[in-house]
This record gives sequence, C-alpha cells and structure tokens, in this order.
Amino acid sequence: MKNRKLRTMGEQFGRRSWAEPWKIKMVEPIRMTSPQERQESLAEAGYNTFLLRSENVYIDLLSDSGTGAMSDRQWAGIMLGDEAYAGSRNFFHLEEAVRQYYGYRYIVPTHQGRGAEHLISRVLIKPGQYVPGNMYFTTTRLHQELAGGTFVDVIIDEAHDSSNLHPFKGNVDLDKLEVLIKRVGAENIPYVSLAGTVNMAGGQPVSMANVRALRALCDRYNIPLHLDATRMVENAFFIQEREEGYKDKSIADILKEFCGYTDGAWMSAKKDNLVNIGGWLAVNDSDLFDALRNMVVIYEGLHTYGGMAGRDMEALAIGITEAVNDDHVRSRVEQVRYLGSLLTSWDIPIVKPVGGHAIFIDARDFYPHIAQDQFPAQAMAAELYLDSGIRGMERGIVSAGRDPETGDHRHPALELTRLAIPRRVYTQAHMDVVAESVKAIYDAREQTRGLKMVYEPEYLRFFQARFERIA
Ligand code: P61
Repeated sequence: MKNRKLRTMGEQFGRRSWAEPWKIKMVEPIRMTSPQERQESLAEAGYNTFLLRSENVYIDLLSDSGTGAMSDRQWAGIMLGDEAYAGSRNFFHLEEAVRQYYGYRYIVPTHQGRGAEHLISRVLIKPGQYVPGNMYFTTTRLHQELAGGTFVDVIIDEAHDSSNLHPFKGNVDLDKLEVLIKRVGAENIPYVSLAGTVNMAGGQPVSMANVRALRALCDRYNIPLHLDATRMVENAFFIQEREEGYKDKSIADILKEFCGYTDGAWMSAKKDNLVNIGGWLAVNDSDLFDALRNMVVIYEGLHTYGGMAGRDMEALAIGITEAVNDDHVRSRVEQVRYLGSLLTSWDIPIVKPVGGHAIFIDARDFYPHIAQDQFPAQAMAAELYLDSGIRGMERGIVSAGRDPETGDHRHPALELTRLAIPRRVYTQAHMDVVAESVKAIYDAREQTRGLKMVYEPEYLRFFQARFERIA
C-alpha cells in the first residue's frame, strides 16, 4: 500500500476535478446511534422508515423534498417577507421568476406539489376520463383518481427495466399513447400528464425530441399537455449532456424551451426550486387560470399566497433563479452519480443510467430469495437503517398500493429502494459512508428475510404502514 498513489475523483474519471459552487457557512450537527438504539427505533417504527424520528437518523436520504439547504441570499429573502393577507410583494417576485425561467403566463401559488395536483386534477378531469402519463407518481395518480380519472402508463418499456441503458428512459411511447386515444376517444382524455424527470423510474429524463413529438401528437388530437415540473431542471441537465444540439445551451434556455411545448405545469418547489416548503401551478390559458384561481381560495389560501407565507415566496423566487445555475445543477447530479459509480463498481444492482435525484437499488436482484409480496425493498430500507442509521425509502409494491377496481396489490415491475440526495446538504465523505453501508448489507444479503404488513392505511399506505419481520 505504501507506494500506491491515491487518485482524486477527477483522476479516477479521467478529467480535472471540480467541486460544489458554494462553501459552508452554517452546520447542523447530526448524531450517530448504537446498533441497539437503532433496533429499538426501527421496531417502534414498524419497520417503516417514514415512521422513524429524524433525530435517530444519521444520514437522511429519505427524500430530496424540502430537505435542501437554502443559500444566504434565500435566508436574507426570508427577512423580506411581506406578510400582507393579499397582494404580498413576494408573490409578484415569485410570479416574475416563474415567468422568466419557466415561461408560463399565469401563476397560482400552492402550499406544495400535491396542493397543485389536487387543483389541476379537480379542474380538468371529469369522472370516467383517462389520464395518460409517463409512469405513475403516488400523489399525482391519487389526485387523478380522486377526481374520477384512471391513470394509464404510456412510458416507454425500457423504463420498467432497471438495467436498460436508454439515455431518456422517461420518454413517452407515442404509439402506446395513440392506441389509448383511439380506444377511448380524445374527448375522454382531459390532458397528458408528463413528468420530467420521472421519479418512480429512477429519476429518468425525457428528451426534447420526445416532448416536441408529443406536442405534435397532442395538437393532432386537440389534447392539452401539462408538465410535472418538480425536477425539470435536472431533466434539462440530461438534455444538455446527452441530446444532440444542446451541449452549448444553458440549463435555463433548455428549461424554457421544454416548458414551451407544454400548456402548463405543476410544481413541488421543495425539490428543484431549493426551498423547504412551497409549490405552484402555471398555465397559459386565461380561462383555465380563472378556474384554478377560483379553486385555490377554497383549498390552499388566497391566490397571492396559496398556503405559503410571504417569506416562503421570497425564498422560492430566489431559489428558482439559483436552481438554473449550470454549475449548481452539474454538481448536484454528479454527486448522485458519484454514489452510483461506487455501487456499480462493486456490482451492486442499481437502476441505470443513474438519474437526477437519487440512487435506486434494485431489490429484486439484491434479494432474489425474497418474494415481492414479502416487501424486499421495504426490508432493504430497514436493513440499511439497522446497519448505519442511514434512511432511504421503499419504491416498490408498498408504494404502488392497491388497484382501486380489484383491491389487489399492484405488482410494479420495479421493486426499488431509493436513496434520495438532498440538495447542497451532504459531502462526498457522506456518500462514501452510504456506499460502504449498502455494501455491508449486500454482503449479508443471504441472511435477510422479508416482512409482513400488519397495518395498512387506505391512502398512500407507504407513509404509515407497519410491518413485522418474517421469522
Ligand atoms: C419525494 F414517498 N415527491 O420524491 P409534494 N410530483 C413529483 C414528486 O416527486 C412529488 C410530488 C409531485 C416526494 C415527496 C413524497 O410517495 C411520496 O410537494 C414528481 O411532496 O406534495 C413529491 O409534491 C408531490 C414522498 C411524495 C413520497 C409522495 O420524496
């Protein structure tokens, strides 16, 4: 070992190293726990990482939602909150930022993403209609169903295969979509629900060529196209990196071009937009805007705050401008990729290519001896917590829930455990610790047993379900 030269990250990847475009001004201590404490915490939480207390978590990769670090400028913005009931100046800053970077005409603020999903689903969907989309997301689909719609997955087949290396696994399969349109009639499709990037597929992007073709297809049948823009900035990074003709365009330009093919968007600002709470809806049609603005006052708050404080809207307006900085986006996605490259080099099965916000470990390949009905991805999240206090989440059969018609478990092709990386929070050393812990539970995989569900709530069951170990 003595004469072996260590190599920097850049050297390992054959390039010059680069680092995050920020330095740390304030730190939040985190606590390590003993194996005994973790056993007790996990049993108390019913083997569900959503039910752990965060004070008992060491490195928290449960979600990249609302867990990012705000900048000094955003914190300064917090002090500029105009807490008027109506017409807060911070709302106008938010409106201006969304218009400038996403390009839509009319903006409706909401408390977070699902508030926006609720409004758009209720306004656009009539009972009995079909909503096609590029793979389901839990809250998005639930709101579409509660409004009386049926979600239909029209993502390309490659997305359901964790080892397929398609560069744009989030793409819509236009043939699948057209078959659906012909089967149910365009008048029974209120809109196409397009997400960039696709969370449940592993943070996979949609190409510009795909959205352009999708727009043309929607125009042919007169069907609106609405975008879940939650992680659309990260999607823009993949277009810049992988799609012909975009290498020299900025993230901001790519984002705006992509949104330009759509009629509107909803947003969980807790991700790309770098805030701890907030959301918005944006559309170009003034009648639709009127309907949404009329609905927001019932469920969220006035149309100039939508459930956010003035200070939240100011931090959000600033977050939107910081989010499109090219160096920021690159360092964010490359950090996720660094963790992925360690795991891949150790032959641990993860979704490839690595997506924008998280590493998704393939629990079917990790635990081939555990049947899907015994919740292998849930068991993996539990094992990881026991090993090191690192918290991830299940994205498989528990998350998929039950079919509302038959009441049976849905059996998704992807059975994954997600390690989501908060933005601007953890260092490369944290990623090393995470990788080693995943390796430790991989090495011990043959001893791991499945779980049984002993409590199951009706909606979004994964948040509060409880499990026991199968002996
Ligand atoms: C997450 F386990 N995502 O990924 P809200 N669209 C998309 C999201 O990723 C999203 C929302 C809409 C979360 C939080 C979360 O099953 C779960 O602001 C693409 O969270 O209301 C949220 O935005 C909803 C975790 C949500 C889950 C649902 O961690």
